[in-house]
Amino acid sequence: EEKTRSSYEKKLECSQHSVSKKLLETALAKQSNLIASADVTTTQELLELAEKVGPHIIALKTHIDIISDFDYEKTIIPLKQLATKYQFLLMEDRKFADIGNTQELQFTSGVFKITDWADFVTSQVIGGFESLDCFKNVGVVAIIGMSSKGTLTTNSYREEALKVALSHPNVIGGVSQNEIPEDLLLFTPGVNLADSGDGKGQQYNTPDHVFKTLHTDFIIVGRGIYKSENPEQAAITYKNEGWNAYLNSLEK
Ligand code: 5FU
Repeated sequence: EEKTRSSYEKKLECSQHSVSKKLLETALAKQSNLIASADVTTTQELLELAEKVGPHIIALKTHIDIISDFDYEKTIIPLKQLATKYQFLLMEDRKFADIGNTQELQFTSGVFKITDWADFVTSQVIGGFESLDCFKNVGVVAIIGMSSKGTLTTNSYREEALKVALSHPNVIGGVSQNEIPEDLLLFTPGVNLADSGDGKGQQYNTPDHVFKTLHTDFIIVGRGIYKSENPEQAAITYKNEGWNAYLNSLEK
């Protein structure tokens, strides 16, 4: 028996965090629940991808430490301009996994200065509740379950991880391949329309599957978009698939 999910409007009414609100407002305004993962390795590729997919996404997910020619002025400033121009948020998929003091340094210092530009970041919760205190000025998406084959995010791990995530005021949501409580926004990577895996442990589902069975809120698509011959068209396809899957998961 499938139960219905809450709409983005309903979640917006209930949301406490400014970043959750912004994500949900953007989703409704753009009729999109798509986050593009920009796993490219140069500033030029990053900015070109952002320019092409920007109008169709609610957030661009980065792994900023894979950009080989990273330069705050040349990489981040124009990226922020594109984010403003096309109204998407910046999600840094840093997956912090250390003690609070170290995470704070990794978040604020080094060359990337993530605190200065990211709207929200991913973090493991393995360091415990207080390790998340440093992310005061952003939203945190907690890693609850991973998409890769053989992940150690078992049932009991996820249960404990959810307790931390649900109780911490900086946490806006979770990354998971399982349904999570509605108080958290659910972000689901491992989404691809063409492939079921990548030969390196990644496991894929369709947008339809993750909305129907997990009641996810946002899909995260990497290679399905940036490796496509026409990334803009691919973004439009995933955007429409995701939005229709969301609408279908509301009815019943
Ligand atoms: F937390 C996770 C996870 O469980 N699975 C993931 O795939 C994060 N990811 C990220 O989503 C991963 O680091 C990539 O940046 C992205 C998926 O990319 P793909 O090309 O669509 O497989």
